[in-house]
Amino acid sequence: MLLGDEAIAQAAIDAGMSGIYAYPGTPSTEITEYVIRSREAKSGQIRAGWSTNEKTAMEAALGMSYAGKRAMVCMKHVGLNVAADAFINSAITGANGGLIVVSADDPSMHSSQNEQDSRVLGKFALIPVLEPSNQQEAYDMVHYGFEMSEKLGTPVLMRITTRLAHSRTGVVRKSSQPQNELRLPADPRQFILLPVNARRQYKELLKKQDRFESYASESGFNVFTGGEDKSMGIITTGIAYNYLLENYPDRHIPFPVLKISQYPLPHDMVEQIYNSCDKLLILEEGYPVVEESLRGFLNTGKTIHGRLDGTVPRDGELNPNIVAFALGMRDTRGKEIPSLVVGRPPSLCKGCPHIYSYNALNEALSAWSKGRVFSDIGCYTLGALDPFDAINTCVDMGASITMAKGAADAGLFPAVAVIGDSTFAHSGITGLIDCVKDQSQVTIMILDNETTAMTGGQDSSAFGRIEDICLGVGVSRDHIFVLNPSPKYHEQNIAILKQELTYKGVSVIIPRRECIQTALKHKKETRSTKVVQPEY
Ligand SMILES: Cc1ncc(C[n+]2csc(CCOP(=O)(O)OP(=O)(O)O)c2C)c(N)n1
Ligand code: SF4
Repeated sequence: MLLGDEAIAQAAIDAGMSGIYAYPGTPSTEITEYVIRSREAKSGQIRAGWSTNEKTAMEAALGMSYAGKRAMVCMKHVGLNVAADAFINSAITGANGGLIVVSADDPSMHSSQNEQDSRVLGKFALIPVLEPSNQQEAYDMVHYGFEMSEKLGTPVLMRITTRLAHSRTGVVRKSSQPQNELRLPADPRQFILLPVNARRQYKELLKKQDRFESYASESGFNVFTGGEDKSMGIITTGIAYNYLLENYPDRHIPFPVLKISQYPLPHDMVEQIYNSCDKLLILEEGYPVVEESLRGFLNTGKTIHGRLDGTVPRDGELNPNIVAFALGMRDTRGKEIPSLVVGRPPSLCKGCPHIYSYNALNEALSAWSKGRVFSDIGCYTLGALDPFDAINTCVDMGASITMAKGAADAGLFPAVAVIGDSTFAHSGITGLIDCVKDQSQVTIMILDNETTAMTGGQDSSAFGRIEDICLGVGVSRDHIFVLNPSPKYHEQNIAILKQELTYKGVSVIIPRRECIQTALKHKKETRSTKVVQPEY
């Protein structure tokens, strides 16, 4: 009984993967966690662990593929933006050992900043995209994806969405395969993207598109099923196929159906359903990718229903009930939630160190007008809510330091950045270098709870090294302070913050106390949970 994420992880182990690289992000995190916990990883046969960010993960996986071994890289959808430079260029270098990039999308934004659809980036990179409709298919597709990647010399993108990642079902495993031997690329120039090589390889990539499409026609993951009622044909993508099936408990769908789980879209199959039905309904999780390509710019062909004409809501994830509405069936929702049940907004845990950082910051800033705190993504983003109301922005990982810098450049003083330790390592360090280079007038709080708490407590790459990193990139030793975010040190912490808020240069304040959730977990472990005394 495996989660979709676990099915992908188990398949990668069974398919002879040599290494997995990832940065945590819901709903992708459990893939790497599963491999880290596996016997194969613990015995050192598989390299498994967290990278500093998605770009470093993508590049390390590409390096393993260069060396002829099978590699997987996992991230949430917005992580693919961070990895995009390496990801798009890996389409041009191509793969040597099998390379699968898993991007987990989060339609309805259960725990994300946007609901972008990774299929668009797969198309942008011009590589094959796999989109499983259930956990078994996810498992099978990893085996298939590695093979296709090696046969066609291309990275393969696997796009999953939240419900598939986080729901569980029985999965039948295949027998295990040995790992590849070390084998460098036959063409020594394959991975050198000098323009002269890149131009040649880009043409190769364009030539491969027809083969990618014939694979999509022939793999068996895309299936056309004829139905007796030709008044409408239905095209589903990924998990939407499950939602369609749920509306037909006897599994008999009267309409012709084209199930798409592999891209590029196979023209022959799409033509077949288009020509055999009066109109089409497109059910896809995420953006109207298939719908837009079928309508074309002028939309002069057959009637096509989907997200663009409002038959299906334009945003948010699908579910069986939305599909039932689109099919003109009855409402299949259960009872309304009674008004007695009230929403519970998320909040910081009782005793969380971030609480005391915000209490001190709010008090230190009370002499100034509001609107000066640029924050980032992590548990501490909850500082936006009552009772703290302490932060004014949260855009993307790392944006706190750089946005504070931009606002300071515009004349906002004091300007404060609030960033977590993992986010600082992920993409805050480069922003700090910019601040040091320009001697920007910013106060940067690196909330060091010694873990990546928001995604479940993974190791943070900067663990134990934050002051050294700040010193190393040029922050003055006199303006780096480590505080203890707890009630006992409240007044001292306010005093330091007030002092540094008036400093006209780069100041770094590091409130350090372990997240209470990981501290509980680590209680019996040997890892140090030292409490650092304030150093003034
Ligand atoms: C590009 C990107 N990758 C991953 C995530 C998922 N994510 C959200 S916050 C976070 C890190 C939080 O760790 P930290 O900055 O240490 O703050 P904490 O939660 O520990 O307070 C991660 C990995 C994301 N939102 N965006
Ligand atoms: S998980 Fe840790 S960092 Fe997040 S709110 Fe709870 S105590 Fe704070």
